This record gives sequence, structure tokens and C-alpha cells, in this order.
Amino acid sequence: EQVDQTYIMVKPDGVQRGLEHYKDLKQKPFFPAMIDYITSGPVVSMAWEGIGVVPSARKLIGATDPLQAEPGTIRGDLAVQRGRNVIHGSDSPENGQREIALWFKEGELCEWTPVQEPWLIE
Ligand code: DAT
Ligand code: MG
Repeated sequence: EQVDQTYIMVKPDGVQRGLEHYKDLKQKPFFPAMIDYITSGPVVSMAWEGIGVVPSARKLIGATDPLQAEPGTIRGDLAVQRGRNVIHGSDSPENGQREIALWFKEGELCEWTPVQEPWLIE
């Protein structure tokens, strides 16, 4: 099975570097407001690794619009509007790699093996 990595960020957000993060949305009308928001304060950055981690994390996060997000998801339970949707998760393994490289320097990622791993993964 494919082990991927995904970049997870608790927004808001940004500490200046957020300016690059959403470059694929640069042409969107909400881009300037989103950049103001994403650079308004510190964020919590994480790199998660695991089998199918990209779709699993997105499922946990919920739909972009919190009003459409299922109860039990982070956005569904904790957010109200798209422009304040609390958390980011990469949308593909390729973007996971790109975003992790953008937000973490060489040597900053902490890799370890939890003792229960053999009981979770065949
Ligand atoms: P996601 O964060 O679910 O991957 P996205 O990549 O399409 O969603 O957009 C990135 C962020 O941009 C999203 O978390 C919130 C903001 N956004 C998206 N669509 C928006 C819209 N129509 N109006 C305002 N903000 C929007
Ligand atoms: Mg996205």
C-alpha cells in the first residue's frame, strides 16, 4: 500500500509564508481577503504520514464550506464560513510534498515509530 504524506495546518494563519501557499487560487475573487486572513496570526503546521493519509485527513477536516461539512468533521463542528474554516489539508500527495517543502526546512520534521505500530499496520 502507498504511504503518503500530507501537510495539515491549523489556520489562521500564515506568518507571511502563507502568501505562497495558496498560489493556485491567485485568480479567485476571494484571494485578497483570504491572504489577509491567512497572514493574520500564527499557525500550527503539521506533516502527517500514512497509508491513504491525504483522503483520510480531508474526510476528518470536512467540506470547504463549513455549512456543507458533515457533523463530526472539524469544519462541520467548529466553523461557520468558508473564509474562516479553521484548518487546511493538502488535496493530493503531490501537493502534500510541495506544501511540506514550503513550510518545513530540512531536518525540521520529526520521524519516529510509535510502539503500537505493529498492532495497527500489517
Ligand atoms: P480546501 O481548503 O477545502 O482544500 P480550496 O483549496 O478550494 O478548499 O480553497 C482554499 C481555501 O480558500 C478554503 O479553505 C477557503 C477559501 N475559499 C475557497 N473557496 C472560497 C469561496 N468561494 N469564498 C471564500 N473563500 C473561499
Ligand atoms: Mg485546497
